[in-house]
Amino acid sequence: MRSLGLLLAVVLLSSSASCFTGGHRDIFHDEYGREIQRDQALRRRNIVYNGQIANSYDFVVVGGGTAGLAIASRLSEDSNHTVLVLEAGDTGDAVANSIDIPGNAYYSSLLGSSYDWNYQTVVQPNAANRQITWPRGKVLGGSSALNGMYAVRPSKLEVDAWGAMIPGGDKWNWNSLFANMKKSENFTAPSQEIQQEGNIMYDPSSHGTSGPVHVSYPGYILPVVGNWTVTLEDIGIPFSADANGGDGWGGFIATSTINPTNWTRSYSRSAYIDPLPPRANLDILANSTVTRIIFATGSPQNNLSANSVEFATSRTALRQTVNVTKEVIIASGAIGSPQVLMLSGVGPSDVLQAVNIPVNVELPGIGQHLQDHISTQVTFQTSDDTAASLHAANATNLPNGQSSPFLSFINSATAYANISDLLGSYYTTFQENITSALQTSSSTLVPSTDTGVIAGYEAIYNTTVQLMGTPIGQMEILLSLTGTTQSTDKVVAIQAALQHPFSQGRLYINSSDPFDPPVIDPKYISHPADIVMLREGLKLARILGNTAPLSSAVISEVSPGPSVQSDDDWDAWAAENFGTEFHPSCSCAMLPQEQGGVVDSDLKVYGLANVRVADASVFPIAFAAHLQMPTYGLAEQAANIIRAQWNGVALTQPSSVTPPTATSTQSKPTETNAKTSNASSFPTLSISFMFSVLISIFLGL
Ligand SMILES: Cc1cc2nc3c(=O)[nH]c(=O)nc-3n(C[C@H](O)[C@H](O)[C@H](O)COP(=O)(O)OP(=O)(O)OC[C@H]3O[C@@H](n4cnc5c(N)ncnc54)[C@H](O)[C@@H]3O)c2cc1C
Ligand SMILES: *[C@@H]1O[C@H](CO)[C@@H](O)[C@H](O)[C@H]1NC(C)=O
Ligand SMILES: *[C@@H]1O[C@H](CO)[C@@H](O)[C@H](O)[C@H]1NC(C)=O
Ligand SMILES: *[C@@H]1O[C@H](CO)[C@@H](O)[C@H](O)[C@H]1NC(C)=O
Ligand SMILES: *[C@@H]1O[C@H](CO)[C@@H](O)[C@H](O)[C@H]1NC(C)=O
Ligand SMILES: *[C@@H]1O[C@H](CO)[C@@H](O)[C@H](O)[C@H]1NC(C)=O
Ligand SMILES: *[C@@H]1O[C@H](CO)[C@@H](O)[C@H](O)[C@H]1NC(C)=O
Ligand SMILES: *[C@@H]1O[C@H](CO)[C@@H](O)[C@H](O)[C@H]1NC(C)=O
Ligand SMILES: *[C@@H]1O[C@H](CO)[C@@H](O)[C@H](O)[C@H]1NC(C)=O
Ligand SMILES: *[C@@H]1O[C@H](CO)[C@@H](O)[C@H](O)[C@H]1NC(C)=O
Ligand SMILES: *[C@@H]1O[C@H](CO)[C@@H](O)[C@H](O)[C@H]1NC(C)=O
Ligand SMILES: *[C@@H]1O[C@H](CO)[C@@H](O)[C@H](O)[C@H]1NC(C)=O
Ligand SMILES: CC(=O)N[C@H]1CO[C@H](CO)[C@@H](O)[C@@H]1O
Repeated sequence: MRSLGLLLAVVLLSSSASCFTGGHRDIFHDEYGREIQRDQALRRRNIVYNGQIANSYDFVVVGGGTAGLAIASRLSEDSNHTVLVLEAGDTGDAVANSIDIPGNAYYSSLLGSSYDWNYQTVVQPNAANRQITWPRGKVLGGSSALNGMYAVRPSKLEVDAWGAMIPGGDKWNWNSLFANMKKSENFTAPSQEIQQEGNIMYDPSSHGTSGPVHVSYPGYILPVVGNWTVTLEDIGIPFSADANGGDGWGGFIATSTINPTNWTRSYSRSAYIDPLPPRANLDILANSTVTRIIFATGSPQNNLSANSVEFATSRTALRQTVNVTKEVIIASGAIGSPQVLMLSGVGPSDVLQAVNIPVNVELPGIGQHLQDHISTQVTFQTSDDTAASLHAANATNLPNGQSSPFLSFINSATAYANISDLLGSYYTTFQENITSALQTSSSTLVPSTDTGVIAGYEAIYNTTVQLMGTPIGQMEILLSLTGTTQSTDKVVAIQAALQHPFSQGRLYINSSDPFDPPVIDPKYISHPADIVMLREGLKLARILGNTAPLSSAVISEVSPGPSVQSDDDWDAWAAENFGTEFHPSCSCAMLPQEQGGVVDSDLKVYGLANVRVADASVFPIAFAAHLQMPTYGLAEQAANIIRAQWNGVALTQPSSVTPPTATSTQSKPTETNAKTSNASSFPTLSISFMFSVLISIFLGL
């Protein structure tokens, strides 16, 4: 029997679905090339367009984002288990061009649209009292549908440090995460031309080639990219031959999540869902915001069992429920996951009581330990063509889903600078100073009075300060060449982004309405170490712009300009200008419960029998990396853990891999391409720096 709410939903959604299909005459083909109806084609993808779902599923995944769709795809490989994904955002079909064409991350961005949650932090005193915008994907694929496609990995040292923070943490050490990141990946080597132009080095043995997520390089590269690593070497930051094998520091041209067969974005939907044959046991429902998890009455107080999930299509729509027979997997991201838990009565009791939500499980760490990468940039004027002017001269209205090599160009020149690159030999004094500030920091800077949360702050702090004395990156330095011109100035930007912050913030709900955003307070630069590192990173960015060969195309510094010289100048300027690099995490930290942890090493929420969190919110520490690749690795391992519990699939290192794609002919990268870096083989292409003003909102990309 369907509930009334569900019946209403069926009517509502089928009427909107028919509006959606009506009038469109797009032609779709099946795998034999025969024409098929649009909605037949769409249904093949396991996405539910008519609102009709079953009453009950074994697994309900909350959030069809980066991790959520990967987990749903893997769990539904077991045909005897039913899986439902509930995603708050729409399918993304209507904005396929913005999603699929890599360059459109800059030229036709979805940031600020209805496909973006558009979160705002509260006023940040150390950001000149600004509120900082936090974009997050609200669409199938989540943030992987609108991110900058950098495909980089954290280093072994920091991943092993994570594993050491929790009993059972060997499931999360480097060896495990590395294997799972490779499992998710299908690496394609660059063409020889691109490799030479970009001066690209890589090691194929650090990559997977049979996973669903395409990892490659753009099909077009700008000559200046080839000068990036050389310029870094000139200031002592080494050229990395293999940034993906666990030593993620130094300068390199990053891989990107691009499908090189048609130069399209590879993201969790296109990788893990679209290539699937129809699966009777997998349903993905868009436009469905989960409003809370409902627990079985009479289940033990310290081990509550979820038995249904409540959701709604809008603030005013009737709430519907769907039953769960095995598990709820929350994959709503670093903001959504703690929010869903709190709405379900799981969280800090003061927060829940303030909004009249009954406390089911008191977990003071939910929403705490929030960490993010902050970023800003030094910009330089150049006389050369900009990416924007070249882009404007090109045909941008390509048919749906098609891309050209040129439009696959996105930023990927990067470097992870270590602490001595930033501070020289002074770093040991700096590190000692931070170590000795532990007590004063934990007694004044933690946004909680809970002793567990404070202990967690200390555990994260201790790990972060210990990692400081190693070669891992403290600052990411990125070369930004893409954007839209706001003026006639042609500008290149060199960005600096703090990777291992000491500031920890929190987020919490101040409304029981799930359609109100949570209050986000990252407490940026509350710890003074963070501004020191950001300032030194910006100084490095300035130095790089004045270092050959990069400097030969630079006319002058535009911003911050010559008036900013002293440390105080830099600090004041940075406070006015930094934004997020889009990497919030740690808000449902995997830590022991006595350290304010939210999940254990099996991703299970403390106090709940059958609810896990599996997304970027569970990392306990910030990494020197963009977060999508570790998130895919986490999702793969989450599926391994869940299948080991329910389906007798042993939890081992993935040596053999079952990709969800029906057919695959594998092409392995040729070993001869490996680790070749031949500076003398640079082509003598005319230097055409394509510099441009960065979309200011895309600061971190
Ligand atoms: C603008 C931007 C640029 C970035 N650039 C890069 C980059 O270049 N490289 C990189 O590696 N990383 C980048 N990142 C970061 C990376 O994309 C994210 O860290 C990662 O995708 C997070 O994955 P997730 O699964 O934790 O969350 P998400 O992918 O955000 O998924 C969460 C999903 O849950 C849904 N949801 C939330 N609440 C609910 C609810 N109540 N009910 C139902 N559904 C809900 C959301 O709509 C979303 O689809 C960027 C991020 C952004 C926003
Ligand atoms: C969920 O299960 C309960 C019985 O446990 C039943 O009363 C309810 O109708 C079910 N809900 C749906 C949506 O089928
Ligand atoms: C989701 O809602 C939007 C806005 O109402 C609508 O245009 C779209 O068709 C809906 N998507 C699905 C899959 O029903
Ligand atoms: C990996 O990508 C290549 C394209 O570079 C493709 O030919 C191959 O089929 C893909 N492999 C899998 C397993 O999807
Ligand atoms: C590097 O820069 C120099 C000087 O600007 C330029 O002549 C050369 O073409 C560039 N090399 C590459 C590979 O872009
Ligand atoms: C790109 O190619 C893949 C096959 O590698 C295909 O599945 C996908 O639909 C294509 N994307 C678009 C948007 O055409
Ligand atoms: C130590 O840190 C404090 C702030 O916590 C700062 O005021 C002081 O200058 C630092 N000292 C050194 C030597 O870095
Ligand atoms: C952090 O390190 C200090 C020593 O510097 C130690 O006293 C403290 O117990 C550690 N805290 C945690 C939670 O590990
Ligand atoms: C940082 O990198 C440089 C260059 O490789 C190296 O000499 C130095 O030892 C590194 N610093 C630390 C703290 O490991
Ligand atoms: C919740 O906090 C936000 C941000 O501070 C504020 O704008 C909003 O008014 C608050 N809502 C309630 C109900 O207090
Ligand atoms: C919690 O309940 C589940 C079944 O609902 C059971 O398998 C598990 O052992 C229980 N855990 C504890 C710690 O009691
Ligand atoms: C599901 O099928 C797998 C084999 O594919 C089997 O090992 C497992 O026991 C089955 N699980 C259940 C619950 O029937
Ligand atoms: C459609 C397209 O991408 N056209 C051109 C855009 O500009 C680049 C660089 O000038 C060309 O290589 C493309 O062919």
